[in-house]
Amino acid sequence: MRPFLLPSFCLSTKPAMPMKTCGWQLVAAVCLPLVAMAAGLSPTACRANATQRCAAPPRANIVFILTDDHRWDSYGAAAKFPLQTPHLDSIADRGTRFDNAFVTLAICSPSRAACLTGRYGSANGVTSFGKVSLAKGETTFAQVLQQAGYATGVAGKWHLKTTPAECGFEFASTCWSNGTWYNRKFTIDGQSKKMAGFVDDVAAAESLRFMAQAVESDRPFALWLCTQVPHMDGRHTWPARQKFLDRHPAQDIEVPLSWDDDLSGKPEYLKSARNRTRGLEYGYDDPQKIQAHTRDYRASVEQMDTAVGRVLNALRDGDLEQNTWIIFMGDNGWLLGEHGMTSKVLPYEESMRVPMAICGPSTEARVSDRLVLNIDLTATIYDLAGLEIPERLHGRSLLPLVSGRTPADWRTDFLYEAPTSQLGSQPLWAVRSERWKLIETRLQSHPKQRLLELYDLHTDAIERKNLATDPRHRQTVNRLSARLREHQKSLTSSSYGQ
Ligand SMILES: [Ca+2]
Repeated sequence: MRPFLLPSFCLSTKPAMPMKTCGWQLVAAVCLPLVAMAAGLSPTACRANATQRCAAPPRANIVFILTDDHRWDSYGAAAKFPLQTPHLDSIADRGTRFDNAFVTLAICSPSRAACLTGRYGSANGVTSFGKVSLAKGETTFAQVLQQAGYATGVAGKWHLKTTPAECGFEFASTCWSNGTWYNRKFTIDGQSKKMAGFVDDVAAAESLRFMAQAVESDRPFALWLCTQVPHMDGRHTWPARQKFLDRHPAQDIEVPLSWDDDLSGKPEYLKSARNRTRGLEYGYDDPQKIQAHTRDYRASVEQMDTAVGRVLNALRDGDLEQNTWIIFMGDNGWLLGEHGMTSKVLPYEESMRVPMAICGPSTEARVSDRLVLNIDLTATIYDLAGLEIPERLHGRSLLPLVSGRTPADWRTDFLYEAPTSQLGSQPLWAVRSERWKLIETRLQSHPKQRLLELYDLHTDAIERKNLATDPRHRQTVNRLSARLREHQKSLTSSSYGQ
């Protein structure tokens, strides 16, 4: 399954590559001398020469694009409404689109820690957001790839106390947490700089600079491109440019079916939880306010997509695409008026479900409905790099699914955990199967009391009717409660640092 292709510069007969972007010029400046090395050789001769020069097949490059607060349904390939994201779509079009992808905790720092380590937050030490550190002894994919000879780089948002360098990134051009979308302060090569323009364009340009350096060093590269958008800016707005806003007339936008949910049957605390009260502050008891926010959000996704496109175009134009795997995922979703709520953390679909797609050399277009997780991407990256997948990882490689083979023992449910209060949530855990979702909340004030929610996603996809107290579903509640305990026990039995 590993794509051991000769680098295109060994095989290309094209005299030069187009200079489409400023960033590309950096890549081209590095690549052209390499092309010149093959000048004067026929493709056949070049292949023979390459066989000698490249005795060991080169390892594939890896580009991992992590978008921020990006709902699963909000890119063109998956959307059921008009949304122009041609660049993110191109990943799905060339590879596998995962329609049932989830995060193990829907908030920035924990999701990033889970991606880095391939392990649940209760194991890797990050279950809250902000200046939190990975637990001692945790290992990141960047550390492992760096040790394996990869050039490792991160560009864009960073939201862990553990630094990029400590996580194994030799190249880091990052902005901290959330803030303004324009003229944002970045830390680049250790220096603080205010960078003109759109924050994700800066991250894209820095990605190109990293790739150019990696090509120059003749090493495979692993890039983690973390966009800031469509996360709200520091003022809690989505200040997309007008041309993107104009594509989405607010009055044409559908309002979520559950926008007027009175939360009856759900845990009482939710009525005063931040997700709900902030939603009311945004005016979510008025459908027009939800439409306006949804317009802003979708316009922001499109603006972010153009930035991502700068990186994808550079890969294509530089003939690097032939030896590069591209992974795309959102770090968590976002409630846009569902249940009258905003934000994330809560284990409702719009919050915990994310967009995901993977493509690589020779992959075929397909759609997978299997349950896949953010922690699977770490194992997938190990697999792509030809490295052994450590047993301590909680996820598993997605490459069999990408190649159209579903292992017989693929998961049929998974654990979601938010064990500490985050953005007004209460400690909660959930089991999400292909059909059912059981949520167990334990209020900080009454930790021994279990508040249960059960939703039948086949008949109630909008999670409006809590069936947990319905005697007809007692067996389902008991079965999923037992699964929850099994998952929790499994996590606590895994030890650090193995
Ligand atoms: Ca996020």
